[in-house]
Amino acid sequence: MSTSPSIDIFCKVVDNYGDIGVCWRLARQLAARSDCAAVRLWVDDFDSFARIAPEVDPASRWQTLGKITLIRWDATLGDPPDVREAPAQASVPASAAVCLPAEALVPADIVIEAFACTPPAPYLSRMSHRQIWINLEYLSAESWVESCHGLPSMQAGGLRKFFFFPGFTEATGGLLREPDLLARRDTWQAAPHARLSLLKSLGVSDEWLQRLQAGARLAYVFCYPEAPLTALLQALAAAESDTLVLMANGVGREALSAWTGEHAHNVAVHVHKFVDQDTFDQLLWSSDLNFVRGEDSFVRAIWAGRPMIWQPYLQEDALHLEKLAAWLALSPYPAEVKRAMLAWNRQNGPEFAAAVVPLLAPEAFSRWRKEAQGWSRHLARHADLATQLLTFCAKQSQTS
Ligand code: TRH
Repeated sequence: MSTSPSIDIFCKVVDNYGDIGVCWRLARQLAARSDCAAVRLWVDDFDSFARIAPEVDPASRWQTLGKITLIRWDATLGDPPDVREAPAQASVPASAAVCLPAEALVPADIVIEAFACTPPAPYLSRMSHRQIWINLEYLSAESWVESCHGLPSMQAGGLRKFFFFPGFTEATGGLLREPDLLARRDTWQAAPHARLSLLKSLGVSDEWLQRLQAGARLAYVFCYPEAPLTALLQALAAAESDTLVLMANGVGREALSAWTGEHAHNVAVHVHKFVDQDTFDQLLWSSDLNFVRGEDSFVRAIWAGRPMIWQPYLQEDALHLEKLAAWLALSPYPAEVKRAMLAWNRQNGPEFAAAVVPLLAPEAFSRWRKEAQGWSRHLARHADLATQLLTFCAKQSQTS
């Protein structure tokens, strides 16, 4: 493998924004490195993609953004006439709905399939031992992850595919994190004006901007519909301070309409339109308390270094509760925080309110904040996922 490998990332959007959210961050982090050549990101749903990355043209067949080429992975991909009729160079306008050039199917040095999505057959048939093939798995803090990380599995044609598990410990593949992320976060958090102008640009009223300036709390909510949102709003209303709840569009519609009837003067909800990933990070950095979900917003809330409540993606047989318990066991959080997080995920409003109200009191809240800051610093001592992935691939290429 070259010292500056080319990389293909394959992404199928199963549900929501997490699949593409993780792949887009990974693609950008790899492309930003000097030890990486071109990165291609194959995605089957450009509409979801464009919501978190407005520079993506949802009508295009492929599009080049700096070192990254985006390729629409649809049913026609690999259809032989499609490839034969294609132009030799990818020199067509970004938005043209045309066939892919034949060379698109020449595999890169490193082939990453996100979450076991398996690249298309015509691409796979061109792969050989020259490629390092990775299955980037979902994030989990469960202990079995350590023993499975890096294991190969035999594939047709004698190829090997390696399981690459993100994680929270040294024995895993780590977490996505740009090298300068925590420094950028610190600069942002030290500049209150940046946060206020961001909130203003999202339509937050002058009255609430003033209240925030005067010390009101900002809670950011990006949760699944099952979360006991009404209980959260009631708990915030019972707290001493004013709170602005900033909510992603489409989240908690039912709770919001129910809430209007019992409006409390110290709590308001502001719904924001979808923003790009970098702005999303800034929202998490700007908030005093973050409610996040799934995988990518979860990791970004950890890096925000602020108190947070995580809601893992709901799974059958309550497997998400096992995921949550495993992560809580690794975390530095005390029993009260763990109780609040469990109640949030068990959709138990009264239990959640009973657990969270004491945590919102000034002393408990500032303790929670210190724990969150400390944990983000601790986790940032591990090598980030993109670095670990490249190191792993370089090692495998020497031994294969
Ligand atoms: O959208 P999600 O619920 O995605 C989920 C999970 O990843 C889950 O593990 C997976 O199995 C399932 O999809 C299929 O939550 P997540 O992971 O936080 O992804 C949301 C992405 O959307 C994240 O990259 C942040 C981004 N985002 C923005 O860029 N702008 C926004 O305004 C908002 C609200 C989100």
